[in-house]
Amino acid sequence: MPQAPTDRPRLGVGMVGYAFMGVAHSQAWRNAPRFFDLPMSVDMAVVAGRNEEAVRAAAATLGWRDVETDWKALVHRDDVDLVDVCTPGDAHADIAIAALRAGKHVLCEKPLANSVAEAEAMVAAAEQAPGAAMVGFTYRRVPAIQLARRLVADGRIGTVRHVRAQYLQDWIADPTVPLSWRLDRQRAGSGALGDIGAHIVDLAQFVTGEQVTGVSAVLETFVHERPVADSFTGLSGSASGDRTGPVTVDDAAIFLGRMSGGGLATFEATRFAYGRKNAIRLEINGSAGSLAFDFEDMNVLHLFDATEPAATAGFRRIVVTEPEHPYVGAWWPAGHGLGYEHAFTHQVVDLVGGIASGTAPEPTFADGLQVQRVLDAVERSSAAQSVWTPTAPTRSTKES
Ligand code: SOE
Repeated sequence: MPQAPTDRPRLGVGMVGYAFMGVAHSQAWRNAPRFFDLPMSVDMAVVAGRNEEAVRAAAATLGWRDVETDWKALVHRDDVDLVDVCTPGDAHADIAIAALRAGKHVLCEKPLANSVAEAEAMVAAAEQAPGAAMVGFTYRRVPAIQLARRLVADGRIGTVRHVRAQYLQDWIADPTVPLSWRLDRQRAGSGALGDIGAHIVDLAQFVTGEQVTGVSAVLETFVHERPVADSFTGLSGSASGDRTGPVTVDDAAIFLGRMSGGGLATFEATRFAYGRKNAIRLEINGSAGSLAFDFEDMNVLHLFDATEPAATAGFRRIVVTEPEHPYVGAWWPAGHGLGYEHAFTHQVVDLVGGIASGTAPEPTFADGLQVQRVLDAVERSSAAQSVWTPTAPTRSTKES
C-alpha cells in the first residue's frame, strides 16, 4: 500500500456499513487521493458492521485498516475524524448526531433521514457542532449535471418553465423478488419515493437553483406481499408462516411540483419500469431553450438553444468529457467517459476540499432537510388525495 503523503494534515475516516453504498464509498476514499491532489491525507482507518467475520472480510476487500462491530465505538475512536454513514435510513440520525456531538465530520447517505423530524434534529446537531456535515446526493457530481447547472445559472435557457424528472428502475418488478430492508418502512422510511425520488428532487433543485414549493402526489404499492429470504433478518414486521412478509412502502411515486421560480415540475420514481435499470432522466425547458440528460448516457448533455435560427436549430449533443468540464481533467482524455462510481469520488474530493478550506461542503444537511420536506409533502398529498378527481362518474345513491 503506497504511503500516504505526510506534507498535509491527516483525515481519519470511519465508515459504518459496507453493502452497496459502503462499497461505492470505499472506492471513492481509495481513488480520490490517486486522481486528485487532495489537501488532506485520507486514512481509511476503520469500518463498522455487526458481524465481525463479515466486516473483517469487507475491510480486507475494500481497503479499511481496522474494524469495529459497534458503530458507537467507531464514532468515539481518536483516529476517526470523519464518520461516513452508509447504513439503512433508520440509523442515519443516531449515528450522524452522535458523530457530530463527538466533534467529527459526517458524510451521510441519502435520503438524509426517514422523517422530517429526524432531519431537523440532524440539522440542529450540525449547526451546533464544529464538524462538516454533507449528505450524499452523488448524482450532482456527474459532470453533465454540473454543466447543466452552470448553463441554467448563466441564463442559457432563460426562465425555467418545466422540469421533467424521472428515476426508473426495475429491480423489484418481479413479485418473487424477496423482501429487503428497502421495502420495510421502519428501516427505509419510504420506498421508491425516498430511495430514488429523493435523487430527482435534489437534482431538480440543484440544476435549476430553485426549490420545490408545493406538490400534488400519488403513491402506489403494486406488490403487497413478498417472499422472505432465509438470510433476511431485517424484517421489522412479522413474516407469515409460509415465509412471506408485508411490503410496507410505496413501489412508485408520481407527483407534480411548483418551482420557486414559477415553473412547473413533474416527477416519476418507480422500481417497476421493466427495462429501465437506472434511468435518471432530467429535462428542463426554459424561455430560451432546453436541457436534457439521461444517466444511462451519463457523459452526454443535450442543449437546445432557442435563439438559433429555426432552419438549423436542434438539440446539440455535448459530450461532457473535455478537460474544462467539471472534474473530468483528473481522469481520462476527451471521449473516454466516466461511470457511476466517479460521482462518489468527486463527492470525496469536494468533501475533503470543504473540510480543508473550512467551507461547508454541499449538499449540506440543510439541503437534505429541504429534500426531506418535499418527500414529506408528497406523502401527505398522496394520503389526502387532495386534488385527485375520479374520472368515472360517481354512482348516484339511487343506482347503488
Ligand atoms: C437503489 O435504488 C439504489 O441503490 C439507490 O439507493 C442509489 O441511491 C442509486 O444510486 C442506485 O440505486
